[in-house]
Amino acid sequence: MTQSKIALITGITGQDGSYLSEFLLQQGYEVHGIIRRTSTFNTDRIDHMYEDPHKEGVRLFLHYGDLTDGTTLRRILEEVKPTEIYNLGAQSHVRVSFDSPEYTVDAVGMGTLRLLEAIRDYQQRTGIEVRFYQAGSSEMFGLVQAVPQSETTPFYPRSPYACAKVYAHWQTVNYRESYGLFACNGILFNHESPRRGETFVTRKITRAVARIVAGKQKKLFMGNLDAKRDWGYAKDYVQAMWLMLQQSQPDDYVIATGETHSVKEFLDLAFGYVNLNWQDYVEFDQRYLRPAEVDLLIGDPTKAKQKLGWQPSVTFPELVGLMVEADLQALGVTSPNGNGNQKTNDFATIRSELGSL
Ligand code: NDP
Ligand code: GDR
Repeated sequence: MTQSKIALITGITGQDGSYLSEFLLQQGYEVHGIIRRTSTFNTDRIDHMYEDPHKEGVRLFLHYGDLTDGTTLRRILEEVKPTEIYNLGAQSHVRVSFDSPEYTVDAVGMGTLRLLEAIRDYQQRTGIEVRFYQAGSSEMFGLVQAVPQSETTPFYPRSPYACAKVYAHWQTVNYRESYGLFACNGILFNHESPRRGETFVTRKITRAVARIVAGKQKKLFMGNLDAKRDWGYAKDYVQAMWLMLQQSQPDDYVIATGETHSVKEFLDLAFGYVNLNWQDYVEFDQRYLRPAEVDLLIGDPTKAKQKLGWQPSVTFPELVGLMVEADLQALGVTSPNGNGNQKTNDFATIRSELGSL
């Protein structure tokens, strides 16, 4: 990889943005990220990579901006002159998108359009190709039309978030076909990690397990436990984003494990990891229900496997184990599972993954 590769990432402070930055820096890229001004620091996930920009050889740079602010996006594009743009920025919580639909659609839908327009103008004026990755979502499949879901399965979005992602998906296709942009949609199924936001179901559970073991929490209030998701490991998934932009032709790809599990199964493994029964701790609270639910997601990653050579490296029990383990470690609690649990049968993998978080 040559030093001249320059990546611009929206959403760099998020789960995926942080793993993608690490990966691109390892590949020799200069990495620029767009961050939002906040009243307290929210750069925890990238602090370990960040260095004083005055130092020589620094390759990670941050810029203030927002997907709702097209002028700034254009200015950053002119300044950074990226060769690749990864559009990961989003109000990404499905339940919250029902509370804040206009903002969600502005950031997710219009934000993508603003970026695409900025790239179109920049590319036409300079003749420099900018490759574009759009963070699409399995939520676009929504109400089940067919399983497993592939690149040809029709969309049926069930939330303001998902509707906005469908809009962004088709604009990305449209700019590829209308203006010849090298623009790719990744249709990524749920992917998790110890860096997952605390209000998404997996991290909410693993964090609660650790807090219960540490004596800091007694109950866990949750919504629909029958929902099924295809859960993978975020670190694997950011590599797929990069692979899409390294192909000779732009295209759209489903990224998934091909397995589905219910929230109950996740609870089983997470509480089982510390030898507890989730039924003793979990209570229902309707505030965690959505006005419309997505019941079943299971992806077919065949195209990504064949064309990108991509495949997931972490199994479902390993994923649950490494997330619980990380939350236990964060609280300074020793795992009651030192010799490996029957249900999370590869403790060595969990340990080695934690070493590289
Ligand atoms: P996170 O919620 O962890 O991160 C979202 C990022 O977007 C944060 O950096 C956030 O900044 C930033 N952001 C939010 N609003 C704006 C805005 N208006 N302008 C600019 N940046 C903004 O998401 P993930 O890392 O999990 O997901 C990355 C992307 O992939 C998202 O687009 C998400 O919708 C999509 N996706 C995620 C999947 C998953 O399972 N994780 C699956 C499929 C798609 P701040 O830190 O300031 O809030
Ligand atoms: P999702 O993730 O909506 O799939 O979107 P989330 O973890 O929020 O929900 C998964 C499923 O769990 C059910 N659930 C609960 N969810 C939350 N958050 N809190 C609860 O207490 C709870 N109880 C049950 C939900 O109803 C749902 O069925 C994620 C996000 O990362 C999106 O940005 C991304 O596009 C999709 O994954 C793919």
